[in-house]
Amino acid sequence: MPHPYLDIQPEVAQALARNQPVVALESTIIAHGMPYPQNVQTALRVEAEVRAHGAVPATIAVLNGRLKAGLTAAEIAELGQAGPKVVKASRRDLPMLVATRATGATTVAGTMIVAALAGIRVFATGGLGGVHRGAEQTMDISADLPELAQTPVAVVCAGAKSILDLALTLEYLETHGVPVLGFQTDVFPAFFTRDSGLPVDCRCDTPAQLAAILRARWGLGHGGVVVANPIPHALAMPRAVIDAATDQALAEARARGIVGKAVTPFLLARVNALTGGDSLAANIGLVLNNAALAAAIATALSPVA
Ligand code: PSU
Ligand code: MN
Repeated sequence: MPHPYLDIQPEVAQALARNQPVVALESTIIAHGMPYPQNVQTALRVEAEVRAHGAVPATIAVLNGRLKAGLTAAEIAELGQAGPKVVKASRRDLPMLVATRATGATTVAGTMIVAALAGIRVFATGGLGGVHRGAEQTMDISADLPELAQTPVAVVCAGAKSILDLALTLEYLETHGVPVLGFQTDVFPAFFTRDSGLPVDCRCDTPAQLAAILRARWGLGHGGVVVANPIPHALAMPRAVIDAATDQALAEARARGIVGKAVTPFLLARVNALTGGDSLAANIGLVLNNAALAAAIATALSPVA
């Protein structure tokens, strides 16, 4: 039964009907996570990377109040041009967007919700939201984390940025019963760097091993899974460079009193600006790497591929 708020692009619907591999992609990373025009170029390259690895891409957003599983290149370009003017759409934003026929770029949480409605189980992105540093005072915890507890989608990411408190992020995921799987790694990656110093719950060395755990998770009727895929060695950034930019971005956010949903986009933009083109190249490279792994997992899950 199609959902009354949902439009599935014909190519995506056909692949799902045939049990062929499909990979969901988010759109906050396009509108809020990267500058124009690299955001649009990257989004299109990521779709091509999914295809090159044998799956159909479904970039997800809310357009004029419709939940979209699969965008056209023109729709991706519009979101990228509009950038942060578009609503950043997490779980709580969806009813307002639907009711007022507005447009939003979906976060990890928003994308998981739409993917699950469409029947898509594997989703590739860059970095996960998490527990912010100082959350014991601010209570700033990304809605991505409770979404992972309840919605049955695997999120392939390069870990989470060190703008967050990664130890508390993993504690939260443990409390809420979310498995954190490391692809060819024993440690949780920290987005620009490969090693946060914190362990994952389980190391998997092949897409088939990941798929077996996903099948079991969903066979139990449980929710999401984090698949942590470290940035490729050649693109990893020096930790000191990232730490310095992160500390400065956090200090600026505090001084400017940035709160709520503006925190993450502010920090991302400042870290990008302070580290220049290097971090953008690393960001693009790790998203492509995640797209390839997500396509391989979707293929391993697919009974017909
Ligand atoms: N981290 C990144 N890049 C991103 C995001 C996080 O390295 O683009 C985006 C994702 O869309 C994520 C969202 O779901 O930020 C989390 O925002 P918040 O912390 O407000 O939940
Ligand atoms: Mn937040």
